[in-house]
Order: sequence, then C-alpha cells, then structure tokens
Amino acid sequence: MLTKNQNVLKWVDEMIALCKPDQVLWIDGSEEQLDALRAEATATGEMYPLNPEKLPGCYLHRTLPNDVARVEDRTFICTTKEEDAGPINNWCSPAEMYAKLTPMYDGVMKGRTMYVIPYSMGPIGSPLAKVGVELTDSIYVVLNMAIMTRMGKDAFENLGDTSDDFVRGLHSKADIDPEKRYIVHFPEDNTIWSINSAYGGNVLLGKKCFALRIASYQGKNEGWMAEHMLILGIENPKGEVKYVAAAFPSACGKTNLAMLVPPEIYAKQGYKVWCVGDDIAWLKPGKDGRLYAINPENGFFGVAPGTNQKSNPNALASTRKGTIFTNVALNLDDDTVWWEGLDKNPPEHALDWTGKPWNGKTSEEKGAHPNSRFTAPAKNCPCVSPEFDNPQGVPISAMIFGGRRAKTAPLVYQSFDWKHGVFVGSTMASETTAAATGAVGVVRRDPMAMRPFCGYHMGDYFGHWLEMGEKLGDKAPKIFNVNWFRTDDEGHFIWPGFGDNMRVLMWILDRCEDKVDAVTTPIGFEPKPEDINTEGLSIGADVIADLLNVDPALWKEEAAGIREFYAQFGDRLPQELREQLDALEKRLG
Ligand code: GTP
Ligand code: SPV
Ligand code: MN
Repeated sequence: MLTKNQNVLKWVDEMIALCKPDQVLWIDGSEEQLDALRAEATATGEMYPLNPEKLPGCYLHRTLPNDVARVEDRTFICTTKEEDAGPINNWCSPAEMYAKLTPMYDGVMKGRTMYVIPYSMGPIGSPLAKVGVELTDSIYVVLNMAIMTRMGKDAFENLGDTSDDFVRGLHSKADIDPEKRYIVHFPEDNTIWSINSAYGGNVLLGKKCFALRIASYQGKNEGWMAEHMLILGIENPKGEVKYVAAAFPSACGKTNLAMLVPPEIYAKQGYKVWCVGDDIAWLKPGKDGRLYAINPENGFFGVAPGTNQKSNPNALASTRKGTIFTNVALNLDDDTVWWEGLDKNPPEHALDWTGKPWNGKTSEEKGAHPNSRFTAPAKNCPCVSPEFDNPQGVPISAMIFGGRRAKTAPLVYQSFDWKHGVFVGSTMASETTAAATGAVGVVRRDPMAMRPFCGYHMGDYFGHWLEMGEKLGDKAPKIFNVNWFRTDDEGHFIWPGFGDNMRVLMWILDRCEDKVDAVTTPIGFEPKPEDINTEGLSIGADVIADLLNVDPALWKEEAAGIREFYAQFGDRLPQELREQLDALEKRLG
C-alpha cells in the first residue's frame, strides 16, 4: 500500500471484494517493477519485444479485431438527471447502470492480478493537476499508463491522507466481448467503469475518460476548462515564445501540428516550434488574468499511419525508444515495425496487425490498422517544450478550431470576438475518422472537437465557454478556425499542410499582435491572400485566394444545418449563440 488515504483504501477494498482478484499489486512506478511486468507480458505473449538496437525498450501489442477504436455507442454519461447528460451523450441513471455492471464485475478478476495504479494528470504539485487511481487486470494498461501519465507513489503526494478528490477508475478486460463492452462515467461520483475492452481510449482511463469527460464536468463546476486541444509554442528569432491551443477532432492533425517543423523560410530566420501537448489541455485563468494551459498527459498516444520522416519527424523520433506500438505491422526480418505511410518500402516478410503473415510488396490488405497507435514518452520528443513540466502552465494567445471539410470551411479565418468564436467552435463539423468505430468520412457536427468527450449537457458547455470569456475579458485568447483539408475536384488536398501549416500560424500570431489587417467576410476576418507567406511553395496567391473562398450558397446550407443542430439543445442553448446564428444568416443575405 502506497498511501494512508482512507478514501482510497476503502474504495480499493470494495473493488477487490467485487472483482475478487487472486492478487493485488500496487504500482509504485519504479523501473524494477515495470521491468518485471514487461518480462511477464513478454512471457505470456501480450507484448512482443522489438529490436533492442533499432528500437530499444519498444514493444508491439495487438488488440482483438473487434477492439481497435473508441466505441462511442457504448460510452455513457450517468448523471442523476437525464437532462444533465444532454442530447449528445448516451445516458443511463447511475442506479440502473451500477446495477447492470456490478454483476459483470463480480469475480471478473478471479485467476488474475488487480493492478492498483496511482497517477497524476498534470505535473505533480501543479495547482492544475488532479489525481486518479485506476484498477485494472491488464499489464498493457499499466505499461501504457506509465508512459501517458505521471504514475506511481509520488502521485499520491498531491492527495494527502484525507482528501476525497481523486477519480476512481475501474477497468477489466473481462472477456473482451463487444456485446458487453461499456465505457461508463459517473461524473457525480468521480467514477469511471470500463469493461470488455483492451483498446487505448477505452481503457487508459486517465485520457479521454478522466482528462476530458470527468474533467470537463469538474471544470464547469470549478471555473476552468478541459479541452481536446494540442498546445504549442512558437519562438521568434528574439527568443519570445507565444502559445496557441488548437482543437481538432480525432485523427484530424493535432499531433502533427503540435510537433511541426518550421519550413526553411522560418527556420533560417531562427523560428522554433515547441510541443507542450498533442491531445488535451486543461486551461485556467492565471493571476495576471490571462488563460494558462497545462498538458495533463506525459506521453503521446498518436496515430501511426501517415507518420513519417517528412510529415512528422518529431513524432517519429519520439517513437524510437521506450514506445509501445499497438496494431501495426511487424517486420520479421529485423523485428521492427511498419505502417502505411511510413516509407515506400513495406516489408516482405511481415505479420500484419492481426498477426497474420503479410507481404507488404504484394498484399492488397493493409499491414497496420488505420487507427494503429504509438504510445511514446513526451520526453523523447526532440521539440518538447522547456515548459512541459511548468506547474503554472503556459499563457495562451490564440485558440484554434478546425476539422476535415472538403469544401465549406476556408483555410483560416478569425472570429469577430470571443462570443462569435464560441459560435464558430460550437458549429464545427468534420468528416469522421477511424479513431472511433463506425462509418468513416461522414460529415458530422463536432463542437470544439468535444462531441465524444463532453461529460455534461453540451448546451451548458457552450454556456461555460461564454462565461469563461466574460471572466477573461480583453485578456481572452483570440479565436480562429482552420481547415487543412480542402480538396479539388479530383479529391486531392489543395493545401500542402503539415510543416507548412506554420504559414497560417504566423498570420494568426500577427493578428493577435495587431500586426496585420484582415478582410471582413460574412463568416469572420480572413487574411488578404498575399498575407499568407507562400515563399518556397509551388502554390501562389491565386491558390490561396481559392482556399479562402467563402461560397455564400454553401454557407447558407451550413447555417440551415446549424439551426437544425442547435434545435436539439432546446432552452439550454445559450441565447447568445442563437443571436450569433441569426447574425450570420443576416450577413450572408
Ligand atoms: P487523435 O490522436 O485521434 O486525437 O488525432 P490527432 O488530431 O492528433 O491527429 P494526427 O495528428 O495524428 O493526424 C491524423 C491524420 O491526419 C494522419 O494520418 C496525418 O497524416 C493526417 N494529417 C495531419 N495533419 C495534416 C495536414 O496538415 N494535412 C493533411 N492532408 N493531413 C494531415
Ligand atoms: C482520439 O480518438 O481522439 C484519441 C485516441 O486521441 S483515444 O485515446 O483512443 O481516444
Ligand atoms: Mn484525441
């Protein structure tokens, strides 16, 4: 036992009595203990050790083909009142859900070990950090949590002996039965129950379950925000760093933007980009009245396919040691890993993500699952920010929303003010990706990229954003929207993206510092095409003009779609947003 905290001990005892494990192991975070678990997982085949020279300390893990992504249809927010979960979340009453799941957990860990994982979301000692305890029967979960969080006995330091302010996470693989899979949140009890999955976002309970769903609920009650946002710093040649936070839906480019490599035109002047976080931001007003952000995580659970030396060298470098790969292909010649888009040289003697023999040169099938992932320590990242562990966080100058839109949304625009920015975020839409089960490529509304992650009524969430704006006043970050994914008539991306997204960030920072004018359009302020720097690109200002084009007919359709989307929130939609929509329609004529 690593703590004297009676609330922790009592709850762990209750869960032991319920799950009836053969053994209980408290995870202290020591390398010796982790090494023993790595050895055990290797012996049972749960983890496969990769080439110790080329990928030291790295492992491959495969999940069942029925268990490769988040399951939004089996994810629940259980609040006493149904209306508190809102129209977007699946809801069930806590009493009914506890009654349904308790028998499923009864004796589920017989013959297994229960691991008790203490962890901190956020730097230990940070006023913005929070403690969680996850109970699990999966070594894979322990080893991933060791990378993704500040895990081990130090995490209990923040809690002390009497506090009850920790998130209780209970996970069991059970039989990995998709019919009995549940990812359930009880925000009123600080509790998460996950059963019958072994895939990342469903089982690493510090991540989406705690740091977004439970934390968004806590943030509303406590005056801060938990957002699906990357955090990056841009350092100018004078050494001044400005920070931005950006919300894109799953598999829409957060990890890539967070680690971007500045194009030559900026690098040679001395510009640098620093990664503070690639997925989640906790934001709170600081003493100076500005909004400060920490990354509650300690590693990256990144999409593997498409990651390569050109698109994201920093992410690739992060995965060269101490990394767990999930559902990628295994090169049998040298025990390394491969995925689509890594290079043009797929292995011939390989196993695909399901473990079947696979020849990358001849096979029509994919070697890696489209949602295959790497779990890499943040400290591995060559551009990790010197402020990564700063307990106070970093001040945010701009917030950026974005998604995958083939036509409607322009490359970039700025909201007229905070309220309009909240409207822009609340009406975000994006094509669905492989990060969740279900159809891919269907446009759906994904407000602030939080549709799958908001732990309470979305209308109240919009209200919270508006309140935060009131509190921040003229110190509030400026709000922007970007779209890297506009396509031409053949379906090709027009904008080069990746490192070249820096060109758009530079306009955004110039706007924050009042250094550049803008064009007023019905949807917001846009750059003059010549204000997006295209030096060194094969596209010119005419293509930029195209990318910035706002088609009034498409936008009228968009406004109608927004009206329909808003209708479901009833009187919990803030009146300000209805007014924003009316104003947009008026501007469109
Ligand atoms: P989650 O971890 O699911 O939250 O995803 P994410 O938002 O971090 O997305 P990520 O950066 O991993 O990118 C997902 C996919 O989008 C990858 O296949 C990338 O290659 C692709 N992508 C990222 N940035 C760009 C871009 O600027 N342009 C284009 N065309 N594709 C991009
Ligand atoms: C996402 O889907 O947004 C992810 C991966 O970042 S997961 O941890 O599965 O949620
Ligand atoms: Mn994500």
